[in-house]
Amino acid sequence: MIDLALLHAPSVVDFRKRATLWGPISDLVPSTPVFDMYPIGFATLLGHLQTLGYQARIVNLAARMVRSAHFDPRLAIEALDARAYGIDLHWLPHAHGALEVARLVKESHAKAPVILGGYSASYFHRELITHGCVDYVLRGDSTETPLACLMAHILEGSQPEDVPNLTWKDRAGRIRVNPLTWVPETLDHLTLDYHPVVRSVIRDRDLVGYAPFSHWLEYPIMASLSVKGCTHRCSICGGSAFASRHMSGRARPAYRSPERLAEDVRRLGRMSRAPVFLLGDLRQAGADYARRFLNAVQGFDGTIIVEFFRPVNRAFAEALASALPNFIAEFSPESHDARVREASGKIYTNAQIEETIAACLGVGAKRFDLFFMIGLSQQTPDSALATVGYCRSLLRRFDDGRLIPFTSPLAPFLDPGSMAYENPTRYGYLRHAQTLEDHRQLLLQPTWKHMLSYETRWMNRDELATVTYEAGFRLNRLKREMELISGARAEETESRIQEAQILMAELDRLIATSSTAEMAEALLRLKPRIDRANTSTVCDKQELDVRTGIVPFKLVNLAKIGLGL
Ligand code: B12
Ligand code: SF4
Repeated sequence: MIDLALLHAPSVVDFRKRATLWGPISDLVPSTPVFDMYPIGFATLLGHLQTLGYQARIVNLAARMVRSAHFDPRLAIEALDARAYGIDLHWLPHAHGALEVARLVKESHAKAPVILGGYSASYFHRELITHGCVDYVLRGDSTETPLACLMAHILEGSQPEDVPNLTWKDRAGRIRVNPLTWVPETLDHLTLDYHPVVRSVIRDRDLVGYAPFSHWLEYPIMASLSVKGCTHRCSICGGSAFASRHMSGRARPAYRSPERLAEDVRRLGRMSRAPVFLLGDLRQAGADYARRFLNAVQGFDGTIIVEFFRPVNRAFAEALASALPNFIAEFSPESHDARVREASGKIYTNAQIEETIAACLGVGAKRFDLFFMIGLSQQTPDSALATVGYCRSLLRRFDDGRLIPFTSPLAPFLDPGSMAYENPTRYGYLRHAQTLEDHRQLLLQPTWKHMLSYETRWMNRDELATVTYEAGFRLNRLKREMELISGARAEETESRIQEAQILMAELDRLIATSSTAEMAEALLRLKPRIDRANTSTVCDKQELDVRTGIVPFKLVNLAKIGLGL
């Protein structure tokens, strides 16, 4: 028997039986629309518990379900034998799946406690703990130490009065909310090298169960975490300085020291040829932090993806390129329209956006991914579509194929804890969901448009969907015209967008005219068409993938880690 099994659920547990037009909700992340990626924290929780001598493992139920139609999560859970089960409810789109998996655990292992954690669990902890299938909720953005403390209580059979950040039910069934006092000031106590995961994969002989997301085995990507929390206050972000303070009790970000971060990157480079995604803007902790990191990582020649939360100047781009010659840049100005951008909390000019692109491409960035969003405060349909016009002007100027613009909707939900969520009127949002249960119900709607938890003063749900498809359509044609994608790929995306629009109209008509039973029957009839239209709706996900060569992993080094050498 192991001590803890960490389980990752799909967003909706019976997604394979349902006909849901998921639309573009996951177009810009490596996951499928059921968000089969688990939080990076699973690796640090596993590492921390193993260091203390606990036996733990990860099972990515979502990835296994995506990869095999025959994989039965109920049977897989039944086959597990653990003293406790942990489930992430980090991203709110897991509101349905996480609770259903908790129920399945209780059906097979009635006596084993179920622990939930993550941003959304932290936000909705009081509601979550009222569910019979949830025994504990660990709040905050750093739960390694509190979880170890809770595990000690579970193994001893004692009451977890002293476990920081814990919401729980005592033996009399009373709800207890322990203070949120575990808020580490740095990330240096964490093991971020994935060695425990590699060893566990070998021990449990279950590569797919540990895969961070379903198509990771074909397109692996590794992540290094520089920071928890953020210095910025973007209005729609549930991880902003504002949200972190309220949800995780965090007054300032916690950083990984620059030298350790560089060592994390190098270790990942020794394990695989996959690109390393460096999470967090290196300049957040100040110029000195960035300088120390770049010194320490100097000469790393693997592909590394760096993100910028604000514009970059030529001097920083040069320093970056000299330390990391194979860097890819990611930048999310959200809109080309200064008024909209400012309302979302990003205060800089279009000239600065262009300087950033010019600086990075000028010093040899391998690629520059530029992200825009639909569903923002102050954003009208015309403004959202004009963003594509702006992309045209950028692509004319930066025309060597390295600049790749993307657009996607803010979907399916407004982030809980964000300024826009907490104060919707001020930002022009109309919220359709208040409780966790409201969000859970939204996930069962037949289309992503009906799932949206918000509308704005400038666009209702219908407009948000129409404008998203139209912007996707125009951007796809633009990419074809500028030869960023092949004709065949552009045609495929275009026909998927058109089919999705037809299906949306058909489903709208059915919702307006059918009874529940008729609707269920019609949905099943449409399922094959809906499933075909579901991946890569407004752009081809593969545009984000980084090719790694035939053998992405360094097998000898992995074997050494597995053997503890
Ligand atoms: C990095 C990041 C990503 C990476 C994820 C990398 C990864 N595998 O974790 C990428 C780019 C892939 C991503 C994708 C998405 N993201 Co994101 N992401 C972030 C970002 C910038 C940092 C997150 C972070 O610091 N994580 C580190 C810390 C906080 O978490 P952690 O170590 O993984 O986990 C700890 C705790 O959360 C907790 N915990 C987590 N799970 C569990 C489980 C148990 C049992 C326990 C006990 C504890 C526990 O303990 C862990 C260890 O200390 C935040 C913004 C921010 N500044 O916070 C947004 C953020 C978390 N993302 C968000 C969203 C909405 C998404 C998407 C749904 C967007 C979309 N529609 O595509 C997808 C979902 C992806 C999926 N599951 O498939 C929202 C979440 C709002 C909400 N509450 O739902 C945020 C807040 C802001 C935003 N809008 O981007 N994201
Ligand atoms: S969107 Fe990015 S920069 Fe803005 S608050 Fe969130 S994590 Fe920070």
